[in-house]
Amino acid sequence: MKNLISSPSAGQNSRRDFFKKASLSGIALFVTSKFSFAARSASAGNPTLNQAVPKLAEYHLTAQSKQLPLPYAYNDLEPYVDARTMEIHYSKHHAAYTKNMNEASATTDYITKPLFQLFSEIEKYPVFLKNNAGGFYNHLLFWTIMSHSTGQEPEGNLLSAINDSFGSVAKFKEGFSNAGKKQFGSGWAWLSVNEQGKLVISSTQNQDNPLMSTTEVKGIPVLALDVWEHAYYLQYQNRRPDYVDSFWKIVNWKEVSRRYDEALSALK
Ligand code: MN3
Repeated sequence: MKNLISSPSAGQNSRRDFFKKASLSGIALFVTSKFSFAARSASAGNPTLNQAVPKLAEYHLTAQSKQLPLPYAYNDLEPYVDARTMEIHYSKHHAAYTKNMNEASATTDYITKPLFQLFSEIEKYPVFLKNNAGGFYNHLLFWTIMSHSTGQEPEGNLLSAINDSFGSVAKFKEGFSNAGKKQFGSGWAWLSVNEQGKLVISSTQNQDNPLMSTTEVKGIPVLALDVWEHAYYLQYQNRRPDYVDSFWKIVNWKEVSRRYDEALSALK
């Protein structure tokens, strides 16, 4: 894990010293731990992951890339996700992130850089690009890991890895569901392969994702769940937990497995 933690700069050391000297009260310790968290989050990318992502098929994506066609019809995920939600989500929300990303990059020097490279040094770019490029990629991934071929379950290498990491598929689903249900406000739940090739569950706010240098839990994402209200509100209103539970009926486990195997070989 040492790659995830940058050496503390002089500034961070003096902040730590200040808080150490200031007080040993619970409040001061809490504040110190928040600063340590900030120091970790600000570390630029992750060398192991940065070497692996160029081997992924999606490395050709840039900030000029376009939406891909949905791999199913708007009404194919019913009754778990309604057609109207899918239509608005794909043709309005995802379309807007894509258009904004394309426009934001059109006159810049990062127009031709791979999206994954931008993510690995995202602190260098405007937040507008982070939000829209994140929105573009996160949805592109999300559409592929759902399917109208309902009732699939994990198999093969991925099944073994889930059992090793979480104890069972049921325990994994509980952990991932909780990440989605407990994410405060808009964001995503993720299953990723980390730099050590291990599966990790996490959540992010806004359109952040585990490939971004500013995200605490980094990895190559293989499964994602959008928990923005626009993803479920028409059908589920405030019942996000019901939406999260329904998601398991439409996961495209074949595609998640493909992404898992691809991530593992990229990390070799
Ligand atoms: Mn969305």
